[in-house]
Amino acid sequence: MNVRLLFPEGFLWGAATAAHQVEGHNFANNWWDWESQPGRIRDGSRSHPGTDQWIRYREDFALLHELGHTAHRLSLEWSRVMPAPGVLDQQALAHYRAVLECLRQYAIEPVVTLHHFTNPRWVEQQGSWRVDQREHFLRFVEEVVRSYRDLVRYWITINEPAVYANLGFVEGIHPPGDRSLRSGLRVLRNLLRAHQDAYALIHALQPEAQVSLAHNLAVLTPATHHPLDRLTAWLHDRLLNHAVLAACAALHPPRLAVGMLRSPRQRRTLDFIGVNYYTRSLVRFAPHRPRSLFAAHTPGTEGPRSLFGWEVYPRGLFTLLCALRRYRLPVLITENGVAEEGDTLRPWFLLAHLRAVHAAIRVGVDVRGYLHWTAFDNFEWAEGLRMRFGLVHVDFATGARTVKPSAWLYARICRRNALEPRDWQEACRQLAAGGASSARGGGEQHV
Ligand code: IFM
Repeated sequence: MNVRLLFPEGFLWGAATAAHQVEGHNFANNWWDWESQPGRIRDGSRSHPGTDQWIRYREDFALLHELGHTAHRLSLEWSRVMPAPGVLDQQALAHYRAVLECLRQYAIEPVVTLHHFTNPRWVEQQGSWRVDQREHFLRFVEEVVRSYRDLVRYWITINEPAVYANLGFVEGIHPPGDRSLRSGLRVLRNLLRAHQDAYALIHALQPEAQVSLAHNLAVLTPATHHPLDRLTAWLHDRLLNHAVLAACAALHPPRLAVGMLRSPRQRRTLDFIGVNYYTRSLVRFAPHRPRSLFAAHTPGTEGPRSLFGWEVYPRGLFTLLCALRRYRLPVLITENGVAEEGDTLRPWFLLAHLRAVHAAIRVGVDVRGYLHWTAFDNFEWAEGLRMRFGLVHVDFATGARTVKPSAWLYARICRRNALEPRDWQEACRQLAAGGASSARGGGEQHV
């Protein structure tokens, strides 16, 4: 890259997090109970104290400010605000007000997620999202929107509804550990209904709010040229990437998706599209896997692999962003990141994905901002603390923060609102030094 790539004025630059992954001290939700069961977390670690941001948020936000961030995605922990049905914890509400005010003091725009994988224990005991939780969820949404509408403009109702439904109810590797396609589809339908109602409620309380989902998109490439692999990949792209968006953007969702989700009312319930993008999968027709919708997904093999085994495939972000033009909505990249032990792949990862975002903007995709996953190393769900996605290293024994080289590189980009050729040279040097491009993994991919 030998030219300067300038981003639109007002482009949001920052990082994304989720409460249970960074706060620590979360003892009243389904994840704390899940972590307590032996064998559930691959490295045996726990979310508490973890990154300990419940206590350290002031120093953390000061650092993000120093690193040039102008936006920050975080989630509000439902189980803290509502420890029992209909009960509000005023201290938790006051704490989150202080958190949001702190971001504002640093001129960092908060992007607030209302559901990011965790449920209060009492919701889980009532059957989780297999049952309609709208009454409780909307009560929570109403309370927090009333409380913080003076501080928050961007709301994400639900993070990755399809991933949540799949990992917890079909694959069974997240709580509650169900392994049933029927259960997963019911959960997805309930989440989409909750999103639609939350969208209407937020707008009733705050007409100028910008509301969306954070939707996981993956490039799905047929593993071979066989017509069945090609058909399966195409169908999975329709179902996993587009059915949810089409339903919420009031376009016609694919017929099959309407049938499976019994996708309800056709109302436009997105003001922008929140995109979480990580990787590409190769898709193979798998006749004996009805629970996986007759497909096997494995990581792509062209690019370097992250510690997770996911292929790094920046070009895919361009392709997917271009495919979103059909919805005629602005886009916010709500997550994009890479897990690795050191920090050799991340600088190149950042640059290559930002170049893809810039290319998409140039061909007319209205991308409003980029939120890297993630700011601080944190608790990566079933993988535990081992899977480090942070721009800032956290020593989980002492809580010490150390800024990684990628964070300084990203800081320069955020401040200039542009990528420069020397950024690229620096990133390539780091990549070569780490030999990351030759890293290869294997195995099944969870989508
Ligand atoms: O850490 C998760 C996040 O909670 C949801 N999206 C994917 C990230 C990386 O796996």
